[in-house]
Amino acid sequence: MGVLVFSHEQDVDGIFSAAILKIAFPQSEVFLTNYGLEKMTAAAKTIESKVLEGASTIIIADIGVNEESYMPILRALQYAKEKGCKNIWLDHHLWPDGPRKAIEPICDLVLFSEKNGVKKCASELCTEKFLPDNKLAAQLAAIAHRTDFPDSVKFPIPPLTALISYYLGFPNLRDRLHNVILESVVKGILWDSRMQADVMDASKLIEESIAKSVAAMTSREFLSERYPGGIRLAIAKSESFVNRSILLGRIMDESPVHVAIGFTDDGKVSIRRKDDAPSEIDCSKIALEFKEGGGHAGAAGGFLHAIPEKNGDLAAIAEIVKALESYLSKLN
Ligand SMILES: [Mn+2]
Repeated sequence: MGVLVFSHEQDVDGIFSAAILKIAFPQSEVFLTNYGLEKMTAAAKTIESKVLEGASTIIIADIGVNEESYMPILRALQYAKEKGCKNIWLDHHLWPDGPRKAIEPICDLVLFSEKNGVKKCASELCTEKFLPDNKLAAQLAAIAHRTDFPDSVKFPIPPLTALISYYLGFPNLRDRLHNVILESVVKGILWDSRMQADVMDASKLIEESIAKSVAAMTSREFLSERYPGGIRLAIAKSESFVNRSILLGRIMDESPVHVAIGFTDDGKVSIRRKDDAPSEIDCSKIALEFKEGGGHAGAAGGFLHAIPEKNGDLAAIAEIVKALESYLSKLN
């Protein structure tokens, strides 16, 4: 009977998790989705209708939850369990206690958060759980680890990161996440002529967009007794087809900031911390200052209350400055 896979559409770890699950369950149906109430509500609807059609197993990977967005998925998993489905959720984001306790009784939770400096990405959790002896899965997991944790400087990053964001940024290209990337990765093919052709189309657009974002960037410095040297924040607007890790990484490489926050026209926020920032600065905690926020200490995200395309960029910037102020005041 049918296996349903839900994984994170936005990055290499999410797509590779989906690929590893597809290798483990070749007949499975894969849905790529994202964090937040809107996407979780849509995923819940899909679960409910697929359970009616006879789905037997639901596997969710690389998707974090928060207090504001877990209810629809909780109800859908409850319903699935009542209908005899097996539910499994593998994730490596920080889970708040409330959602974890509510979901635990109806779903096998395979959660991992950083312990003694050991980090695992969702692809590693999927491999350990379902394909511990599969060489391709292990290779994909090692690559995903590298892309999820940029501080592991051992291997080069595959160019897929930029391509995933490019496909996601244009509605007419979105199905290439499935048709071009996922289908190739399942076969162990990480780059082909189609991807190269698309990235050649994309790269000028992406470079121009990054240059525009950097030129229009806003900087702020927060002084306090605890940080007499100041905490420096950069805020940059990003177009939706530009990978935020690449944009914010570029900003952190080129300017002496501790925290870089990107936002999009539709109100998504991405938060990154530079390696030399004070170690107690935790992006996943900063994310809690926003709507539906969550993630990791080094990289996190959420949503603005202001919608820049309606309320203007200044409203977005003001909200981000206030959020960091509020976060830092809690540290003091
Ligand atoms: Mn991940």
